[in-house]
Amino acid sequence: MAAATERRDGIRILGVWLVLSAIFMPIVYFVWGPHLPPGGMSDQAAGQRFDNRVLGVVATPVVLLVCTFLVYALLFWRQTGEEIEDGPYITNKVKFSGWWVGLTTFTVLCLAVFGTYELENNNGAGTGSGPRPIFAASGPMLPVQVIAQQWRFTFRYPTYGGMETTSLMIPQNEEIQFNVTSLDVIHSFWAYQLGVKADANPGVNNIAFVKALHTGKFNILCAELCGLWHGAMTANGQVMSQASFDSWATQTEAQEAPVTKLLPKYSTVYSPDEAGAGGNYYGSQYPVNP
Ligand SMILES: [Cu+2]
Repeated sequence: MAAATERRDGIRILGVWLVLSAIFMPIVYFVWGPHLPPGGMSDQAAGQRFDNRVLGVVATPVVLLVCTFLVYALLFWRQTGEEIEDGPYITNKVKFSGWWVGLTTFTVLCLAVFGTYELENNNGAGTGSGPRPIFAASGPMLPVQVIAQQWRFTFRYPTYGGMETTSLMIPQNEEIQFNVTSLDVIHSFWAYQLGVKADANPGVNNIAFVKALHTGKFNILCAELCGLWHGAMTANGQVMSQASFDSWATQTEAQEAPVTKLLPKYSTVYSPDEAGAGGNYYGSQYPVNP
């Protein structure tokens, strides 16, 4: 291909790409962005949505360059006539290769810095960060233990006498510290609308933070294939106003007291055998693996 033609094609592709990017980047951020998952129910969810918007904007010119090149190639470099054979090898494009490697490396490194900042800025961004999280929330917070087992979640409130519930109730505008663990196999505690996802491993206390910004219901799913009824391992959650939460919690603590006293003492992890649960702690209606 003659150098002049090559240059003309390059300028055309670059021009179309720049115009399309200038149009679509704001559309992705401002029009599509507010609808990206997981929504804005908690500060972690809102932070993840912001990250998705930024990543969407960064990915847009990449996608557009590929599409522009493809369409241009189909329109103008189409093989005509009988013969179909490979074109000449492209060699000695040192300058182009340098720009390509340099720009992509720069983009990836910027995203790594951005991602690390977002993790730090958002108390781990809703991830389970192990028993000693590096990016931890500070100040007063409500501890809630998430106990996973085949195939259900239970939630334990150590500051309310160690009571246990089957639905997850949390107050609005208060920092929550989830202590996630498992009694048997590996599960994953995923509160979708809260933007929280933390592995539930037996013998491990996996900590995740969240602050709910709005009241309302949210869904909890197990996000780690954990056996026959994994798909049915779901629970309900609700963010309540501070006052409703306080009255719910004190009332439930009193109501559950006769059952709570039969539970093993609150601990960051549990061994079902030692606690005498034998894998059948929640009643014989739940099948256990042999
Ligand atoms: Cu599970």
